[in-house]
Amino acid sequence: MNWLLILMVAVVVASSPGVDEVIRNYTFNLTHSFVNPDGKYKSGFLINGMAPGPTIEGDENDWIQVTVNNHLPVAITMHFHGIMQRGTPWADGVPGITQNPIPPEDCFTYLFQLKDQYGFAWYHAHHRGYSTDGLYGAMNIKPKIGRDRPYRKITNNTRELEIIKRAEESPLTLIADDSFKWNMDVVMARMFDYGIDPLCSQSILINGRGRVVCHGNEIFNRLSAKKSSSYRPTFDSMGCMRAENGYDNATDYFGLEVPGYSPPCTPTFTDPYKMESNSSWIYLNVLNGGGQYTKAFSIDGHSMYVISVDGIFVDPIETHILMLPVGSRITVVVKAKMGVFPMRFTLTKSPQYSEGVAYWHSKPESKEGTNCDYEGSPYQGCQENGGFSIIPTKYQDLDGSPLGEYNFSWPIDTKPFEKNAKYNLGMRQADHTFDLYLNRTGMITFSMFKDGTLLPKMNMKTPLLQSLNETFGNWALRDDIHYNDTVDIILNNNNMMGHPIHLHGHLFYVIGFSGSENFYHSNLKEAIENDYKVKENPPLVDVVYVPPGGHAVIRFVADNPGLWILHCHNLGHLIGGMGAVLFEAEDKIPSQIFSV
Ligand SMILES: *[C@@H]1O[C@H](CO)[C@@H](O)[C@H](O)[C@H]1NC(C)=O
Ligand SMILES: *[C@@H]1O[C@H](CO)[C@@H](O)[C@H](O)[C@H]1NC(C)=O
Ligand SMILES: *[C@@H]1O[C@H](CO)[C@@H](O)[C@H](O)[C@H]1NC(C)=O
Ligand SMILES: *[C@@H]1O[C@H](CO)[C@@H](O)[C@H](O)[C@H]1NC(C)=O
Ligand SMILES: *[C@@H]1O[C@H](CO)[C@@H](O)[C@H](O)[C@H]1NC(C)=O
Ligand SMILES: *[C@@H]1O[C@H](CO)[C@@H](O)[C@H](O)[C@H]1NC(C)=O
Ligand SMILES: *[C@@H]1O[C@H](CO)[C@@H](O)[C@H](O)[C@H]1NC(C)=O
Ligand SMILES: *[C@@H]1O[C@H](CO)[C@@H](O)[C@H](O)[C@H]1NC(C)=O
Ligand SMILES: *[C@@H]1O[C@H](CO)[C@@H](O)[C@H](O)[C@H]1NC(C)=O
Ligand SMILES: [Cu+2]
Repeated sequence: MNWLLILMVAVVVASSPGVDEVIRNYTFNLTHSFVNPDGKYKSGFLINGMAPGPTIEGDENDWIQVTVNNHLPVAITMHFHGIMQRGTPWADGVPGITQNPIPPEDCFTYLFQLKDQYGFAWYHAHHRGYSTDGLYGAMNIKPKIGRDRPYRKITNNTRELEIIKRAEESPLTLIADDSFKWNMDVVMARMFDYGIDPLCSQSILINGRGRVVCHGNEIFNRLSAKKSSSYRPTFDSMGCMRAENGYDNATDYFGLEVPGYSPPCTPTFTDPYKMESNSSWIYLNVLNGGGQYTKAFSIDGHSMYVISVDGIFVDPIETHILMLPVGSRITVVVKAKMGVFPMRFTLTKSPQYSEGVAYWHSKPESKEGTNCDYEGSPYQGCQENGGFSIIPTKYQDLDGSPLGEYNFSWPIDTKPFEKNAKYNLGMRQADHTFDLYLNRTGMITFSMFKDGTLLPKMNMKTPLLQSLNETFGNWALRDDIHYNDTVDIILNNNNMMGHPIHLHGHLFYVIGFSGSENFYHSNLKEAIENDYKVKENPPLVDVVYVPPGGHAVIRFVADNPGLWILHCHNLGHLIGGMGAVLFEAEDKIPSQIFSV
């Protein structure tokens, strides 16, 4: 362990567990193996023999200690996405910034508190593309007893409320991931060799399991014809757009077997993920953990109540389709019908048509709406429980668009349930405004800055957090930010692709947003004076999807001293340079306390 390192004198009192506080201990043994999550063998990584790894469970305000034993042939770090790391910025798991990567056959212990945190979070490797090699898992934090829940906005029926409350005790989780033909080091090496983004995946995994499904060309042509654009690309058998010069040169040319691409499509028939429940309401955590595409999620025959986004209770909204940018997580409660129902993650806003399907075997006490009888049902004979049978409604097409008048919701369509006075920022002028431009500055280079600055590989001797006196490149968002200052970040997108932008160390309010226009003002005050409409009661998230040609203005209070990376959650874009580092309240950053 780190017992060789000297205990430094803390400048500001760093957080460490109090005598009466609970520490929950996890050991992650990482190993390299051959895996076939979708029926095709490749090299992959496991945590305690599993991919995804074990779920980390805790109660609000508990401490979590995770010892990572790295038996992989590569160095890694682990990041706990959605955990604010208040008082423990060194446990954020960002290579070069908060720690050096953990070398093979070494170990590292992360220790942090779930301070005022509850709900659904997740962890994933933060070095290179290793997350998508299998190094990720769920975190499930039980809200404290006194915390107000939004369930009464769904029903006031005492019995139903009891059932929902009971379901909260044992949430179900679905994590979707993009799976490529090769392991991620190979995919990334090919990305740099060919100069082409890996925009074509092999399958979508749900909780680590998937299938290669081959759809016909007539389906791809039908979907393509739905678009208003006159541009009519052709498709390969994997559903990936192909044109003579690629899709704006972003994807493959004919014949080149580049990054994730593996035609001709040969289907596999592996077992899909099956979820079982016996309650009449389920509490379901849904995450897009993939490194590549926005996904649309739906459950055939069921609408869903969104109750939480990025680990924060929201005013419930009823919807049929959840739009999930990479890194976004949503908790829904669903009134269960009886039967077996497909649950779909479909690629959307992408140059590929593909869908991953898992099945939900639901056995509620009430037998309303029994469904057993549809093509491909992995279960037999549930007919005898029900008596009648229906074909459940399918809500979304293979391009993630609604198949009728169905509602779809983005995380930013929500409003936080708890109106927290501390974060009630009003519309006062921010103390700092950073004006960023999301731009693809080359085939595989991606920047956040007007001048095209790329986030370099942070492979210095000492992580940035321990060498604050050095001079930094333009990628440093360093503006003498003091504790409690208000910070705005303008994210303009000049690119033809959308970017899911994630900030560590904070949830932030998306106070300005447009899907079709850039933000032309130098700050929010000036914008408001020119009739710019801010979002009232804005959404609180830690990932915001900034659409092509659009913008987002995000705001937070600098109350978490540390160095926090702001980056695109698309793995190829992050590795291609789309990141920045926020220097927050530097004079109050605690010195690291190493565990013994
Ligand atoms: C976790 O480990 C710490 C020592 O690092 C110990 O004090 C604590 O009791 C352990 N927690 C549990 C729940 O066993
Ligand atoms: C991790 O590996 C160590 C050493 O082989 C073993 O003692 C421990 O039980 C393993 N832990 C888990 C959670 O698998
Ligand atoms: C439940 O009751 C509360 C308080 O009367 C009310 O505000 C809320 O709208 C009700 N919920 C539903 C689903 O009707
Ligand atoms: C795409 O690549 C081809 C071949 O290298 C080149 O001729 C063409 O100009 C490129 N198009 C764009 C839009 O960059
Ligand atoms: C319902 O499911 C829970 C959790 O899977 C299980 O513990 C319980 O025994 C089941 N109850 C019945 C009546 O099957
Ligand atoms: C869709 O959402 C609107 C409000 O956002 C709501 O009035 C309507 O009932 C919803 N439709 C369905 C089918 O749930
Ligand atoms: C975006 O990148 C392109 C290509 O490098 C460059 O021409 C353009 O000026 C950039 N735009 C902005 C706003 O950074
Ligand atoms: C960093 O700079 C400050 C102020 O100049 C100085 O007091 C401190 O000793 C320096 N720290 C290191 C590690 O060099
Ligand atoms: C930061 O702001 C909070 C809430 O407004 C206030 O309670 C606290 O005293 C402030 N802390 C400092 C150091 O200014
Ligand atoms: Cu991106």
